[in-house]
Amino acid sequence: MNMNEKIKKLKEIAFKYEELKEIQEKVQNFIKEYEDFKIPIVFIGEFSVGKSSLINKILDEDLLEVNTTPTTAKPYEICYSEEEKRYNKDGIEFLFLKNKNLKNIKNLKIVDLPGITSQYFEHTSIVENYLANKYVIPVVVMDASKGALSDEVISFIRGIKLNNQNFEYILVVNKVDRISEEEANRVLENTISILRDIYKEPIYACKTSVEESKISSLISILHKYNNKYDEIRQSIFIKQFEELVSELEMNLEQIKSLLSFLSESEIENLSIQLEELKNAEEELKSQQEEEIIKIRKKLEEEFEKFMAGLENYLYINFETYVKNPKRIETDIYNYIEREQPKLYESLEGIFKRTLFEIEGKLENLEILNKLNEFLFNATKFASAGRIGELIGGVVGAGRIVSTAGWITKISRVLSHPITIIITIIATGVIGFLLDRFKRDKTKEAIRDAIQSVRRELGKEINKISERMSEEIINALNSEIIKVKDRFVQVINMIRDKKTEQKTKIAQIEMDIKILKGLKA
Ligand SMILES: Nc1nc2c(ncn2[C@@H]2O[C@H](COP(=O)(O)OP(=O)(O)OP(=O)(O)O)[C@@H](O)[C@H]2O)c(=O)[nH]1
Ligand SMILES: [Mg+2]
Repeated sequence: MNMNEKIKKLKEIAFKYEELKEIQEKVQNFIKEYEDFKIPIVFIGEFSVGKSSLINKILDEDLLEVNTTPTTAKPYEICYSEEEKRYNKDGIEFLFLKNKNLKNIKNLKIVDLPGITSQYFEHTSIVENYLANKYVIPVVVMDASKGALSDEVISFIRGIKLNNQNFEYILVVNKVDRISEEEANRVLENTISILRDIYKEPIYACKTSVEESKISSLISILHKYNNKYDEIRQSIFIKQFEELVSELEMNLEQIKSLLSFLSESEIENLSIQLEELKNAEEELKSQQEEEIIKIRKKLEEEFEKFMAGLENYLYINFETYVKNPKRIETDIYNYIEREQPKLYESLEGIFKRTLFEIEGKLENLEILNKLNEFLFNATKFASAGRIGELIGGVVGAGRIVSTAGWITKISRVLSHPITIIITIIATGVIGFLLDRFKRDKTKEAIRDAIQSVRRELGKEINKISERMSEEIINALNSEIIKVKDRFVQVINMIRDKKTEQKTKIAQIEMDIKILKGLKA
C-alpha cells in the first residue's frame, strides 16, 4: 500500500464512526495539508547576491524587484496554479501564478527572502521567523566575485539544520560572469570544501549567471526535486500520519471498552439493585416521626417569637386600650400585617432546610451512589440519541434526587394552614381582650389572652408539622420513583442495544487490526 492508499484507508475508518468527530477533523486537516504540500525551495544569502534575479530568471518573468541595495523586504512564496491568486497573510506574500516555467516544477514552491547581514537588521529577523520550525530546502546563493561565503551565512545554514532532520541544501555560486571560469570553479570547490569541513557539504552545487542567462544547472536541480516529490512528501508526513493512526486506534479502543462496559450479568445486577430503592422509601417513612418532632419544635419556637412580640406590642399601647378598647383590633391586625411575612419566611426556611437535610441523607444511600456512577459511565457510552437524553435528564440536574420544583409547590401548600393559625391568633386574642376589658382593664388581661391562645396554637402547630413532614416525604418519594423509572428505561435501552453493540465491537476490532497494518 502506498502512502496515498494508506491515507485513504485511515480516512475511511475514521469516518465510519460518528463518535469520532474530533479525530475526523484532524484527519481532514492532515489530508488537506498533505495534498497542498509543495517542497519549499527557499533562497537565502546576503543581500544583492541575486536571489530575486535568479527567481525572475527561473520564471522568465520580471516578478520580483531587483536592485543593488537591500531590496526584498518580506518573504514571497511562489508556486504554480491554474488560477492566479495573490494575497498577503502574516507578512508573507503568496503568489499563485499560471507561469509556464513554474508548471514544469509545480511540486515546488519557490521562496524569495530578504538578504541577511545587511544593515537592515529586521530583514534578518524576518528570515529567521520565516524559517523557524519549518521544513525547507535552502538554496544558499553567493556572489562569485566575493570569493567566499561570510561566516554569518554559514552559521545561518547551521541554524536551519537544527530544525530539519535529513537536512539538505543547495549551493548556488551566482554572478560568475564577473570572474573567469577558472576562478569560478575555484570559488565553487573552495566553498564546498569549507562547508564540508565545517559540518556538511551541499547536496547540489552549481554556478549561475543571471547576466548571461546561465541558470540551466540550477533549473535541472529544481527538476530533480520536483521529481522526488512523493518520496520527500512521504518522509515529511509519515510521522504525523503514524501518530494519527495511533490516535485513531486509541479512540477505537476507547469506544470498544465503552460499548462493552455493561455485560449482560452486570445489567441484571443493576436491575436487582434498583429494587433496593424500595428500601429508601421505607427508610424515609421510618424517619417521618422523627422529622415531625423536629419540625414541630422549630415551629413552636417561631410562633412563640411571634406571640411574645404581640404581647409586648400590646403592653406598650396598654394605656390607649384602657381609653379605647376598639383600638385593640386594629393594632393586632397592624402587628400581623407587619410580622406575617417574616413569620412566613422563617417557616419556609424550616421547610427547605429539612428537605435539603433529608435529601442529603438520601444521596448518601449506597444504591443511589451506585446508580449515579452507572449513569456517569452510561453518559460516556450513550454519546447520542435517546439514552443520552434520558441520562442527561438525570445527571444534568447535578443531583440524583432533585426536589427544587417541590419547594415552590410545598410552599404553596403551606400557606393555607399558616393563614388559619394567624386567624386563630387574631380572633382569639381580640375576642378575649375585648371581653375582659368590659370588666377589668388590666395588663393581666393581656397576659391571660395571649396565654389561652398559646394553648390553642399547640394543636394547629402539630397539624402543620405533620403536613410539612408528609409533603417532604412525598416529594422525596416521588423523586425516587422518577429516578427509578429513568433507570429502568436506560437499562432496557442498553439491553436492547447489546446485539447491535456486538457487531460494532467486531467491526472495531477489525478496523484496529487494519490500522496496525498501516504503520511501518
Ligand atoms: N553581474 C551580475 N549581476 C547580477 C547577477 N544576478 C543579479 N545581479 C544584480 O545584482 C543586484 C542584486 O540583485 P537582486 O536579485 O536584487 O539580489 P537579492 O539577493 O535579491 O538582494 P536582496 O533582495 O536585497 O536580498 C542587481 O542589480 C542585479 O541586477 C548576475 O548573475 N551577474
Ligand atoms: Mg531580493
